[in-house]
Amino acid sequence: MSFKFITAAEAASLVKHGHNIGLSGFTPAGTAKAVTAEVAKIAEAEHAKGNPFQISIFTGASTGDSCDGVLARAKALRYRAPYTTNPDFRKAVNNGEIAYNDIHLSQMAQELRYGFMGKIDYAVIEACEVTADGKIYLTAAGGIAPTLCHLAPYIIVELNRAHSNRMMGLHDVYEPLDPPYRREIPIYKASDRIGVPYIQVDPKKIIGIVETNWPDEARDFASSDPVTDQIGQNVADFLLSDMKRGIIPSTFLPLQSGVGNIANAVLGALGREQAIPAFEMYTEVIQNSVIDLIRNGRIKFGSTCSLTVTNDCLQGIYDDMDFFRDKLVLRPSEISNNPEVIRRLGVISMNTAIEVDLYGNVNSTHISGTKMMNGIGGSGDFTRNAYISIFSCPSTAKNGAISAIVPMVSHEDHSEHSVNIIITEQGIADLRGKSPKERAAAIIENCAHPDYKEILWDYMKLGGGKAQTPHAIQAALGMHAELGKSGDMRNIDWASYK
Ligand code: 0RQ
Repeated sequence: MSFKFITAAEAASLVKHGHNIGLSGFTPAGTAKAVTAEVAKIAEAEHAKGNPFQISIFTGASTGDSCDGVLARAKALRYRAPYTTNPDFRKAVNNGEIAYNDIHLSQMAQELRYGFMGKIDYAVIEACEVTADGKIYLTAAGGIAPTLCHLAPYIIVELNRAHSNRMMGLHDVYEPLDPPYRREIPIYKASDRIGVPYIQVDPKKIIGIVETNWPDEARDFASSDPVTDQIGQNVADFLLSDMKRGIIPSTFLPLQSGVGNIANAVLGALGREQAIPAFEMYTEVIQNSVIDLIRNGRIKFGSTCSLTVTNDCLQGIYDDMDFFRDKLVLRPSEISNNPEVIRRLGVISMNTAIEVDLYGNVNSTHISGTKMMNGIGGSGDFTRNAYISIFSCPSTAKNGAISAIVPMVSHEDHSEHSVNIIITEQGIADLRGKSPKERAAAIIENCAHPDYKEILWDYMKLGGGKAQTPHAIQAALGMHAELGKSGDMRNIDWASYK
């Protein structure tokens, strides 16, 4: 079958107010870009005429500015799921302008199939190649593209020449059946392949191909600083000591790592720690640091949903594809983040917290309990099912005015029942096998900043200490209230709560 080539503006003109649009990609990597950028222009023109124009966007994870940024600024988003990192989008969400559904990334594809979020009108899929018989070869991410192609009545392919078709073969596309027919997902080691390297669609569903040359919009991260370096070293020290104690097998276990500066610092430290054997990643996002470690042999294999790397780094992978081909696999998010597989492989998860409470409950998403930061991402998929779940963060934020260790988290994403290890630049709190009161002592002594240790011990005294999980309920969010009042949690006066 020969396909119709259309412009991004022609494709965007098919999108109407109220439509649900599904996009390929996971983070800015592999996200379709050209059509949404044109939809934003249509929205602005319709708004100028006084007409309503808002759509819903479903993706694998976050996107780049050409989706969440332009659409948020154009006030063209009614609904969005499941994760974003865009500052303009964040502002709009926290102004109450967008209905944002922040769900575990592993669940996005199946919740679309189950019909929880309505029908999809168009799937817009970025590809490096498409064949006449309907084989779509994805670019830098798996995301929810297989499910979108399966559910959407119409598919628009963005054939992006900024990606090399040397990407062909790196993906392993596999979509599980839905209950009651689902079977085990037969991945027994990080490098197992269980599917095919393309998405097979009925070619008649492809209503247009938009040719683009639009590089991925992944951002580079700020270089590490002494605090993130220390956190990275503490994580490496912790893993090494668990290996020496025989808790982690000497062959090591696959690692998952979140995104950002701390994740980079952790991987940097693990790469330097030669006593830790070369290891594998079973993760959702691979950043530049992982590619460097694959090149120098410290990482043997990377299973991921996306290559969220800078464009230079991506070009380097394309140039050296003969080297990388047997060291990387890209999976749909439903598989990269699958609880069954994570539990089976014994993945060690490493994610970042905004704040942690005295008992090990973790807030990864909300500032002061109400303002969305980014979203839970895959952190819950991995934490709940990990062999060992680690959360790290600096012990303070905003020049010490905020303690990351608080009496009670202002929003909870990961509960004390799933969180094993807390690591700050101050040290390591091992919560495994401990009661709530023992956990509180470990967290205050090992992880809190010295400015806050006494404040937190005084809070514990306020709670009386006799209960299973002691709290002075009237004061539990007192440090957050103090931040709102004076701008500095250190000014808390517990006497006013007695
Ligand atoms: O603010 O940007 O104004 O300086 O939050 O914090 O320390 O720069 O750390 O960039 O790694 O982000 C949890 C948000 C951390 C991220 C979070 C302020 C701080 C700063 C950012 P500024 P840092 P990071 C992978 C898996 C989601 C879940 C996850 C995240 C800004 O890691 O989104 O891990 N995780 N998903 O000053 C007020 C506090 C604060 C605070 C930090 N307690 N109160 N502000 N900040 N702590 C992703 C995927 O699944 C794809």
